[in-house]
Amino acid sequence: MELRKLLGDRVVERLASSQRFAALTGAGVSAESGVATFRDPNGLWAQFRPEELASMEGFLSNPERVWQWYQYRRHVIERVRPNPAHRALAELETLVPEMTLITQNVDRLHQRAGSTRVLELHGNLEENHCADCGLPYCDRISDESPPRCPACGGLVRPSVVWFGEMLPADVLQEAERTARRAEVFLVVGTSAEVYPAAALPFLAWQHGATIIEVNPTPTPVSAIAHASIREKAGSALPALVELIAAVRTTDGMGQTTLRRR
Ligand code: BV8
Ligand code: ZN
Repeated sequence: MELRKLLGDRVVERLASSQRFAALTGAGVSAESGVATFRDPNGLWAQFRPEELASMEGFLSNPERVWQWYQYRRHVIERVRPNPAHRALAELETLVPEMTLITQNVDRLHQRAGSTRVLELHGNLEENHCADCGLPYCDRISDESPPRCPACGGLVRPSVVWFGEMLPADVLQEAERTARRAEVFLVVGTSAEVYPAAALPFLAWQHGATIIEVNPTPTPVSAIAHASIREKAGSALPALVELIAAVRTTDGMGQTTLRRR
């Protein structure tokens, strides 16, 4: 079905006239770059339980295994490139007055695609720090086992947020503020199972945002979505951003008006 028809006039009107856009992305937005998701049938969690690998308990009980898993993921990320979904979200920044990207992903593909306003809820795969004293670790690392902190001898860990760990308070606060203020809130490639990230679309909805979901399969967000695009992000997002560009014409006063066909 044609995108404009699928979205409906009300949603298209909102895309044409809104000033404040936001997006929450998950592993699905990087899937077409060749990065495995977590909960899809062949996803990362298919072979392991999340708590075993993405938790402090899992790390302390088997530091080498967890370290090697993250080294494997880092090497995957080194070899992949942003896909058209990442690029479309970066382009959206140039089309609307305010665009904030809130991501659960740790692969930094949004930044590599050119997005400049990115809130990383779950940290990133590029950095490491000492699990004991928190000192950032920027020295050489091996694939086999975690290095030791030069200051206190503690184990060095990836700077991602594990299960049972608080999200960076300033980032979460900014993400919640963004969700409350958003007029259009895209939810792209996330199973919306992990909290507190998954609460953000509901917060935006409670504050009157138009929710557009991009995911081949339904999620808990589908119940509140004003439109659900059941397609892969790599094709759906370029089409959505193209539509936004087409319907937003700004007259001399910078006012956006809905351009009739
Ligand atoms: C917290 C680490 C407060 C980095 C991740 C018991 C004890 C403690 C906490 C809890 C508990 N029970 C519940 C909780 C809360 C817990 C939680 O929510 N658990 C869930 C599973 C029930 N949350 C936490 O622990 C959070 N912290 O609550 O702190 C606290 C503190 C102490 C004590 C109590 C509370 C921390 C959450 C962060 C965890 N870290 N990762 C890393 O290794 O990557 S979570 C992990 O899941 C990833 O970060 C990932 O980003 C995140 C969400 O997954 P998705 O991104 O959605 O990916 P998924 O595979 O699930 O879905 C992909 C989707 O894409 C699918 O819908 C698919 O259809 C779609 N898709 C596929 N292909 C495409 C596509 N879409 C579009 N296009 C495509 N081509
Ligand atoms: Zn230390």
